[in-house]
This record gives sequence, C-alpha cells and structure tokens, in this order.
Amino acid sequence: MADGTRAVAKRLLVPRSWRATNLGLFAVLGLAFATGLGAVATGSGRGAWVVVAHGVVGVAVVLLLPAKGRVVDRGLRRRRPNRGMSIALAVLALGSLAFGFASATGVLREVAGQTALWVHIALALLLVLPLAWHVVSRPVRPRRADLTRRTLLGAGVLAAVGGGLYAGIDGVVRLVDAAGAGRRFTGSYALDPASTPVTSWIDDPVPTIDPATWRLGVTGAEGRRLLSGAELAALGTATVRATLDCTSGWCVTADWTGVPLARLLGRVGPEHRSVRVRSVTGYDRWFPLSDLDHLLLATAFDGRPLAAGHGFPARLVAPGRRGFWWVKWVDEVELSRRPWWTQPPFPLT
Ligand SMILES: Nc1nc2c(c(=O)[nH]1)N[C@H]1C(S)=C(S)[C@@H](COP(=O)(O)O)O[C@H]1N2
Ligand SMILES: [Mo]
Repeated sequence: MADGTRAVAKRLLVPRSWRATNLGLFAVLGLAFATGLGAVATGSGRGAWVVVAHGVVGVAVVLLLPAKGRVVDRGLRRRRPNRGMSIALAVLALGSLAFGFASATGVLREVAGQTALWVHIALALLLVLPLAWHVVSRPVRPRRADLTRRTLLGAGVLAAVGGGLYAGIDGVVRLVDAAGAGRRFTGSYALDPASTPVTSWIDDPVPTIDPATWRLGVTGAEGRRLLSGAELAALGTATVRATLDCTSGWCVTADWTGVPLARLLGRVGPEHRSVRVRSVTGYDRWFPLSDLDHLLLATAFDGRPLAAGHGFPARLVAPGRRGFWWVKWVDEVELSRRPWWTQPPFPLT
C-alpha cells in the first residue's frame, strides 16, 4: 500500500469517537453472534462461507480492540459503578476470541478434555447476558448522523482489512502445515471413528434399551405399524459413507449401515410436509421431504452394531447435516403434516 492509502485506511479504521467505537464494536459483535450461529448450523459445503465470514468478523473484533482499549481506560479511571461486571464481560469476550483463534489455527485444540471450539462457544454464550446488561446500563443511542459515508467507508475498510488478514493467517497456517490446516470447513477436527465421543446435545442420558422388546413405530401414508429389530433388518440394508460433525468441534467419517428411510416410509401423500424422527428419550427433529432420499436409519457403524452410547439399536444418519440432526435411539419415524421449519433451529433439550 502506498503511504497515502495506508494513512487513509488507518484513519478510517480508527473510530472517530468513543461513541463510534462502542457502536462499531456492538455491530461487529452482533455479526459475530449471527455468523457464529450460522457456523454451528451449517453442515454442507454450501454453508462454508458463513464459517469464513465468522473468522473475518473475529479479526474485525481484534482490529477494534485498540480503540476499545482507550474507551475502557477512560471508563476505568472514572471508577463507574458495576465495573466488576464490565471486567467480567471483557474477560469472557477476550477468552472467547482467544479460544476461537486457537481452535481455528490449531494452536490449541483441547483444554481439560474439552475442545477449544467448545470453550469458545461456551464463553460466547455466557457473554450474552452481561453484554445485554452492559449495553442497557451504558446506552449509546445511534443517531441518524452515524450513518454517514465515512461510517460506510470505515465498515468497508474494516471488512477488507479483516478479510485480508484472515486470508493471510489462513495462508500461514497452511504454509507451515499447522494443525489448523487439517480442520474441516466447519472448523471441526477429524477423529478416529473408533474413538467417537458419546455426545448429547444438552442433557440426554444414554437409555438402556432391550432389543427384544424394542419396537420401531413407522407412520406412513397407510397408517402406523410397529417393527421389531428382526423385521427391520428383513427390509434390507444399505451402506453409506458419511461424516458426523458435532458442533463441539470434532467429526468422524465412517460407513453407516441400515435401512433407508424412504424404503421404510413408502409412499408420500400430498398432505405430508416433513419426516419426523424421534428418540425414546423424546428428542426429535423434523426433516424436509427433500432429505428423505438421503436419510438412513443405521443399525451398524463401520461394520459393527451400534454401541449403547451411539444410538443402539437404531440411529439416524443425515448426511450433510450437523450432528444434532443425527437422532440416536430412534423409536418413531413418521411422515408428518407439520412443515420442518416450524421447529426451533436448534433442539431445546
Ligand atoms: N436422542 C438424542 N440423539 C442425539 C443427541 C441427543 O442429545 N439425544 N445428540 C446429538 C448430537 S449433538 C450429536 S453430535 C450426535 C453425537 O453422536 P455420538 O454420541 O454417536 O457421537 O448425536 C446426536 N443425536
Ligand atoms: Mo453435537
């Protein structure tokens, strides 16, 4: 960059006032949350851009830190009330940033048995309440005059410099072949399938299921029927290679064997809007009908029957979708009249 351009870029990157710094940082944090949610929702390559965007936004937060540092410095000297809460907020924010970068670059992948990505997400979620409190107790009201050409230019420069730095860091990670070079587009690291962790979305305990009495309820256009394990197996199996990618930052690619859901459910009626798959624990997900041809009710994993923790006797395999869609311990599949998008984007239990 020519000296002149660099000076202009620098002037645009440094917010003009503490108001502008706080508003800018708040906007960027909002984007960080939105793209972060997008990143944990996406499971197929089409959503890779949102994960990259999250990384660029992370770099933009770092670029705004020096200016925020000056605002904080001023605030601390004024000894305002509730500074403990503000300091806790700063620690959570910096911690979340640090673990995000550690996970993405592979510098640190695990702490105390948890993935760095999981710690990044946990700290970011913990931050929501104190951040809301901070914004409410120290309000900065946006003004019409904030939306100037300079603000837009500043945002553009921030995005461009952030994007450039992101690409640079990613390039270095690949060049030196740091661990981060091996992460999946979602940010997850591949594990040996034999050591797949037993994972709950929130709190589902592993149920004890007696295969002799377990029945699968199947509701299609012709009504409901109950299948035993033997009857299910008699429908014939297929094997697919698919990647189970958990939002906590690990993934496994394995061969899953079981009965295709389309074969199980048969004809789809005009009244049907989705496929519902439910666990004996009550955990359930609705899938768009366009998924039907790819869904598999698996009973085996890399040639061995499913272990109790991994969904025995049957678990869903949903290629291209994140782990929380792969319902374990399935006891009910049905063609449903309820549109899949009426469910919360993430399970609530
Ligand atoms: N019934 C039920 N199924 C579930 C979950 C759950 O909590 N309950 N967790 C999901 C999540 S978040 C993931 S990542 C995968 C993990 O599968 P695993 O335990 O075989 O690794 O199961 C999914 N299926
Ligand atoms: Mo997960």
